[in-house]
Amino acid sequence: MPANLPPQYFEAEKTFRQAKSPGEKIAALEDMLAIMPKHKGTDHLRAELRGRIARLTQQLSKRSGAQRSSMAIEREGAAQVAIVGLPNSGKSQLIASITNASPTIAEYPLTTHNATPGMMEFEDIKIQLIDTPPLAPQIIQWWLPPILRRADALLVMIDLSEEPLAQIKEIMAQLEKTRVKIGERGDTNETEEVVMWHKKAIIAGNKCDLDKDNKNYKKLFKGYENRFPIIAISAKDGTGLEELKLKIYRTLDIIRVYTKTPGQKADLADPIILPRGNTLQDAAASVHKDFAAKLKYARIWGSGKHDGIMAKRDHVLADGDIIELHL
Ligand SMILES: Nc1nc2c(ncn2[C@@H]2O[C@H](COP(=O)(O)OP(=O)(O)OP(=O)(O)O)[C@@H](O)[C@H]2O)c(=O)[nH]1
Ligand SMILES: [Mg+2]
Repeated sequence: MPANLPPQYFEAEKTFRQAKSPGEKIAALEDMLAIMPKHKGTDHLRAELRGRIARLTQQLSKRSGAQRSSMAIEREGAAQVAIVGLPNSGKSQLIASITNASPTIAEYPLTTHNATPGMMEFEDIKIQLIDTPPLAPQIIQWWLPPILRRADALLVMIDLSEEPLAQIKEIMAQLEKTRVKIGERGDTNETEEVVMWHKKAIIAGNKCDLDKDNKNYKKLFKGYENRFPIIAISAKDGTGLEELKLKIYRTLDIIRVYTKTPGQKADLADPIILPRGNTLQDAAASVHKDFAAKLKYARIWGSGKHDGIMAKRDHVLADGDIIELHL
């Protein structure tokens, strides 16, 4: 056992020992992996946990049925955003309106029982959205928390045909049970005893077509504008959906960087996606793991720059930059 494992690790290990199904075990192992500090002393243990997760996943993929279909969602596209909300708020309708997926939409609550991914196009990239079952205490299943924890951001759906503040409080309380908190770390000044996953979030006030004089939207905006990007939409009639896509992209805080080979045109079809603040060296590493070490310099084309200007490895990149790596 490497030293310095936090107490939460042993808590997660206990959950693992008590877990019955392979899926539950995977979720606990992923918790252990996420909690474990990353340094040389834990390399071996982390590799072992990953091995166990891989074997269990394989075991599970041999099985048929719902258990498999509703768990891990393969990441696709530039980022992954899970939609969360109370029953009947329009989560599935939104997925149907802005992605290629077609989940069941119904007038009655508690329609969705699985997590369904769909790809949303935004300019020249695709972002994966995940429809989830409602955050109702009686139906949160073991496989939902890992999906929420793994997502890059959460889209919180509020139903504007009803009082919004009670909804958001309820959603936050349910999320907390899955050890997920939305908003920036340090937003609230509590000291945390258990490990929480902090997620960037955007709030969408849906059904704005039913919100007379924007009464509920105004309430929502006043209450949360300091903490989250907020937008009024109608997933059904399409109001605000283009702006929502842009806000989702901005919330993710990612940039697109295009690569080019000397003497050729840039590859504009397939940008590298990087967190904002990343440098040339990070971009090189994401092209190929050996490139970061080999990188001598790069030339950059982009807004606010001289075309083809030479830059060093610690140069911070901007959205839309074109880079030519010289090794
Ligand atoms: N008027 C109006 N109705 C909407 C809008 N979006 C969704 N609805 C309706 O709200 C109801 C619920 O929509 P769903 O997409 O199934 O809601 P959900 O959040 O996925 O519900 P659960 O899966 O039960 O959590 C359906 O009758 C939709 O047609 C909207 O923007 N305006
Ligand atoms: Mg649904």
